[in-house]
Amino acid sequence: MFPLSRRSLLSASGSLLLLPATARASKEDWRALGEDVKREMRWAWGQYRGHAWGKDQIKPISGGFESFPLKNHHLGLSLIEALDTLWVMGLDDEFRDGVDWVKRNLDFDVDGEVSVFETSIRLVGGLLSAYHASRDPALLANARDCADRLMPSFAASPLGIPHRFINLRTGAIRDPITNPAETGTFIPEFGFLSRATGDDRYRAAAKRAQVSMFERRSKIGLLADAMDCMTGEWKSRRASIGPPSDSYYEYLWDGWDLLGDRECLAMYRACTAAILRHQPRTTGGHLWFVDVDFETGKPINWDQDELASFYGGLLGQGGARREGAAYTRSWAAVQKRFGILPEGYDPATGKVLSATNSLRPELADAAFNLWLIDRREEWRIIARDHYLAMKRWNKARYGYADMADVTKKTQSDHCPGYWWSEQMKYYYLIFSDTPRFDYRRAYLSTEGNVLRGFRR
Ligand code: DMJ
Repeated sequence: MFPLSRRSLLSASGSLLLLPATARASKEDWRALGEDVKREMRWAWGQYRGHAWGKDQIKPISGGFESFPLKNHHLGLSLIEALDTLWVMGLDDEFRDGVDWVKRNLDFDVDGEVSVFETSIRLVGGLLSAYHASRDPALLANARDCADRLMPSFAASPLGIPHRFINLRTGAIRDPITNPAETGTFIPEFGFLSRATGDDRYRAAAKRAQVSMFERRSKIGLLADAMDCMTGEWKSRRASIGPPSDSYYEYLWDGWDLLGDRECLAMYRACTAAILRHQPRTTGGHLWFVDVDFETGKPINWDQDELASFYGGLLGQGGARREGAAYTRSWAAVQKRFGILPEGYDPATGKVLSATNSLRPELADAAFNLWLIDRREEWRIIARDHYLAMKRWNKARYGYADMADVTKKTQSDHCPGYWWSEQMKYYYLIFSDTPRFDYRRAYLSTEGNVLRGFRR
């Protein structure tokens, strides 16, 4: 459905030319590691199948379950997030079983409130990537139904920027104080939906929200991280590449990558130029991006959020390979020190600011994206270390569990839905070299959902 973009062609041919011979040589049996990832996925799916089938999230220590994004109602979140990962791994029986569950049970007509952003990246995105894998029209119909229930949140604002929460049945909206990520993380899913259904309303709504926020950037080109979606008034002064801004920048690039939207490319370049001008700092030979005042560029603090570690991959994709590689190496050094990244870290003092890690995929995401560009061994090694640490410390009786404290390696009884969609897929793809995936032209969303590049 999506033609190979000029950008994909350029980056694919460029990366082959840049590939040093040594980058291909390896002592590691990568395919065997890929098989190991697949075994773990099959095992975890079996646990979910046996103990939490159709529930949103399994509790991996107790074997219980919990709902998300609705309170007290399950939509099969983990199952939907897992579908395209199962497919690309060739776990076809499990994939079919999951799709059958969706066809028999999934119903978004629920009187309950969800996060517009989370529901789009996880449920709309998960259904669309499963549709991309199988071409089963029922999955597309489910994705459309879900997106239709989110659309009133865009329409309610004169700027087209969604409120953060919406009731799936009534369309009642809540919380106009939003942020870049929850404003601008829609265009790949909604653009895919528009192409697949011939109805451009989804893409247009996603794009308008991105543009409305971009137009309110400061004179030095930075966005703050809180805005009233009804007035466009900023409610914060902090510019950050971490949450809740992170995927806004990702989806400017992705609007270009997946949909070929040149305006998205121009917005991506303008934002990135401002970030690269005002936010980089170096300490101990490592590159970091600090939070700054969005109008003056004055540093606010050195606090680093693990979720920002995806950004090295995005910089690489956008052409800033040197900075992307350097930033990813900074996080890889922290991974070496702790085994698993703490979610909050101060590189100026070396102190842990938050010792939790909610099974975060971001460093594996960056390593995978950088590896797609230049195939250097070092990115695979970062992903391998990420995977082996997870196997060693996060594995629990009924699945994989969050870390309560990475310094003590204690677990907590939670497995987020994105675990099924993100790192298990990144590990498998970077190690396995599977023929089901077109490594030169694939597109993965912020949630790891493949919306272009599956090969059947
Ligand atoms: C995922 O849901 C997405 O990657 C999102 O953009 C932010 N991070 C979480 C996982 O940590």
